[in-house]
Amino acid sequence: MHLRVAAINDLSGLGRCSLTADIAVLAAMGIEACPMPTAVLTSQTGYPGYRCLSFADRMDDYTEHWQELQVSFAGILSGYLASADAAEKVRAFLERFHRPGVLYLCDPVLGDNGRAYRGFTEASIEAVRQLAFQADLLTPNLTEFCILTGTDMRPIQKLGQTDPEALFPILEEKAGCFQGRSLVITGIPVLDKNRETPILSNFIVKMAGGKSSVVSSPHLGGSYSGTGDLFAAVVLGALLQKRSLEEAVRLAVGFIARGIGDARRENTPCNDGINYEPYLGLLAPPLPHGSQAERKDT
Ligand code: PXL
Repeated sequence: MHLRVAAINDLSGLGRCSLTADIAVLAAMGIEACPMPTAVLTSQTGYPGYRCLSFADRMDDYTEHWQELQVSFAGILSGYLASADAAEKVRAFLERFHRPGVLYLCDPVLGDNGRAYRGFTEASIEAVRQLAFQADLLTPNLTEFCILTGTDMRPIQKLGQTDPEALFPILEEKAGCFQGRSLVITGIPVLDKNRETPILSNFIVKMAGGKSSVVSSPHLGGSYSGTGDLFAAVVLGALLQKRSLEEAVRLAVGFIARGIGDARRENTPCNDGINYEPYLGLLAPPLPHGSQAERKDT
């Protein structure tokens, strides 16, 4: 079945992130991505000297035109928003397109490694927080989760090294403000159960009901651009293909681990993002029955 997603994100020339990642991943999964740019940048903001053109003033055009055309979406994905204004435009878009049965994934792109990204203000953070309350699913990294919930990140990080099992109930309690939503808190650095090997945990919390769970990935090192965007796009695509949230997270983690492995072997700078392109084929759904490619007589 043809599926269509509204991908609301920035277009960065360098960094293999945002719309570049959304479109590549969703297309590889057999899903149409309809991009609504929030900003156009020469590169993601981790590079020195980037230029950013806000697209917030044009976002209503998309909402209005798509409504005139009576388009509908199976899923909505929002990511990087350069201003409170852009977040307000997403809110207006959701009012018209986030209907029952439409899955809205909010990736609250705000920061990493304990710090907010350049350019974020209290007002823009608050605007993203308001969007998060409307989402069906949120995919914050640990830094973003702490920013959204007003949590001091240092004791959380320390607990991950000393008593990881005690950490998850605390995160679950902090997630309580997101009643009715599911969250995947990504990239939580913890030690394995022998307290020896560092791993990254992705903590799945279902505030709408259901048991929380953890999907772990190897801690390969490096904080690469765009991994959060790739993660969100794979998870949304897999959910629209009716996979469980756990399966969706495992698919995303496996795909990203390959891209990181490749980037590390080639010494790719973290700002350039991971070498995911050769692995997009891993995301391909089975060909539909009766499709051209399946027929032997043509
Ligand atoms: O990948 C997150 C992201 C998206 N878009 C822009 C960014 C970043 C992270 O730095 O700067 C423009």
